Amino acid sequence: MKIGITCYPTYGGSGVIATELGKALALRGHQVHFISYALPFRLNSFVENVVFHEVEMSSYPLFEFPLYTLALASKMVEVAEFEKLDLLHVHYAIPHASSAYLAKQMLKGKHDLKVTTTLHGTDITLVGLEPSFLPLVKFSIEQSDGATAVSRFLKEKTLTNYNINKEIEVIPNFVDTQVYKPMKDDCIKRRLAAKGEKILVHTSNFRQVKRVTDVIKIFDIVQKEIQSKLLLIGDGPDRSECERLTRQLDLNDKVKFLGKQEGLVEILSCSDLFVIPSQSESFGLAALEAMACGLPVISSSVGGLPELVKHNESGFIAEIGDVERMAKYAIDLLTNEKKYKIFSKNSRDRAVNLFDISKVVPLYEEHYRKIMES
Ligand code: GMT
Repeated sequence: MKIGITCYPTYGGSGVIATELGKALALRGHQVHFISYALPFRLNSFVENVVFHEVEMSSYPLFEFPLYTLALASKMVEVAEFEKLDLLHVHYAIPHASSAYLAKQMLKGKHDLKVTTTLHGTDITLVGLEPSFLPLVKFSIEQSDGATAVSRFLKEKTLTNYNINKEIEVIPNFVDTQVYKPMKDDCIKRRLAAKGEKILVHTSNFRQVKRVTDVIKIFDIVQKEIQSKLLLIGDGPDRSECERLTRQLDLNDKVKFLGKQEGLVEILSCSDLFVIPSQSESFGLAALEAMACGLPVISSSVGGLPELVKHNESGFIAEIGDVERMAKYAIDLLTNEKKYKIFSKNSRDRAVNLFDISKVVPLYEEHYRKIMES
């Protein structure tokens, strides 16, 4: 098939899933055309059957705001016509699904371009619920030929919040468990923590919904009982507040802010526990990547997290904001070697058996086939 993919190209789970999906589809013989304003950051080496089309933005004094939605729709039409695309797969409803609707209408009568939209989370749970956006998001999803959501939670949320009468297929996030795998590297571990110290880790975009300050509060309780370090990976609006809290709790020597990192697998692999106490999380790709590396997860009970983390098997789940309970769970696991090993194996097995790339990409292919036949 000839497939167009539009996503946010910068750091973020939806861009990661869209890019890894496109690369995997290309390896399976499909022709994949990425359409976005910049090269997706995971598209960092040559892949046969993959082409990138940049959406150029022109500026004119009259246009006080960039007209990206329209420029994207124009580029989608151009690529669909020239490359004879069968299908356009847009990731994140706003504004991608709206641009795709426009492109489809512009091609009507000339080219039957099918459109499918994958809902990732904040497009539905935060941004899309903005009163002014709600009708547009509802309309754009309903007008797509197909729609997928990354968890059962997100599907239900979309159907009820938007009163949508449309089939939404659940296709979860995935990870390449051949790449994300345990590879205990003592060299890196020794550089990050002293001998015998445990390592707790968190990766995110440091937005408010991630509650990174809770990660620090949990760690503060844990480090009083267990010699440990906390690694915070990523960057974003809440980082300064997190650094301030770290100083206030006198944890400067124990909490390391590593910023954005390319070598995530190495860092995850030498860590012991992943912490994700989010306020809202439609799936939790970062937790899945950690599980694939053999890390048990301590998480909040929101959104799609309980579909990923099995309580008392591959980690522990607690109410949002209950930092004492999350810390208690962390201490329980880190002080019980036998239990830890079982949880670590369960995490890896769950990632391999349910969420490996080889299991999930065919679900998207099947979804495309259904749309093409509709
Ligand atoms: O907020 C983020 O973490 C980024 C966001 C995105 O769209 O890039 O992530 C969302 O999509 C990911 C991929 O499907 C999911 O794994 C994340 O759970 C989801 N984030 C939230 O729901 C907050």
